[in-house]
Amino acid sequence: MDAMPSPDLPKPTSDLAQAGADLSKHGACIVEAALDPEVLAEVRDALYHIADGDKKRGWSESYQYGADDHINQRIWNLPSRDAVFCDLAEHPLAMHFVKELLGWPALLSSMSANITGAGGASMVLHADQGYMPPPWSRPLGVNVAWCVDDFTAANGATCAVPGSHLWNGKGQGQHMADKLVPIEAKAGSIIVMEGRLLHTNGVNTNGVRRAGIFSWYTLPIYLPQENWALSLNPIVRQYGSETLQTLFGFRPRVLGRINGRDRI
Ligand SMILES: O=C(O)CCC(=O)C(=O)O
Repeated sequence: MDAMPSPDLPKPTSDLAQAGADLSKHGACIVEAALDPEVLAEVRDALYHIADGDKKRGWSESYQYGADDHINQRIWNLPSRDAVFCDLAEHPLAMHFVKELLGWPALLSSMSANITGAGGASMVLHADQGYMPPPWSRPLGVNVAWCVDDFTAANGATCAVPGSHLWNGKGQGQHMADKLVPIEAKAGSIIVMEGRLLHTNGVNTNGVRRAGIFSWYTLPIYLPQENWALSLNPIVRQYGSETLQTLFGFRPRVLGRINGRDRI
């Protein structure tokens, strides 16, 4: 399919300056061809292998932001499931947006996949930084969403309320079907949403599975959504790069230190 961005949302671009301007104006941007086809294929194979295995074993945990997981499938803690997701977590493009919006160091708060399926529902309309205290004069986090499949209106593309990043937290939990715009993008793109943007997943009406990987980064003053100290696969802790160690909170500057030091 050809991506058909709504006039209210930015067009896909590979120009990072344009992407930055789109983020300021709309609260989101789309960077096309962010992944090489070979890497995309590796990510897709790994994710669907895990998804099908988890389904078979009944390994699942739904999301508090809405009962979307009876049909839609959420897979948590991706960096522990396959090293290819660690590559995405510290991908230079992701780091570009994290540093632009949040500075450095920053934390990876969570990295999960959401796979929509026919009959699955939308999540509650939310801003990812909804649990952070207002006033929201700036983004306190940024979500870098990797499109593993084409995102289309019919298969449940993420839907957002363009410009809602300037509403200071208003509108969460409300129904705004008239304001929601699907963010259509090709597989291999990233959709970057700053933390204040209202969004949800669309309803999948065509039964074509749509996988997105949502990497949520925050300022290093917020408790991560995933408790990495307990849930991270030790091999990642052992061999992961310094960037990963920082993102998981194992190289703290001020908060989270160990007897005053940044490591044991
Ligand atoms: O699956 C989607 O399109 C949206 C996911 C989402 O909003 C989230 O993980 O916060």
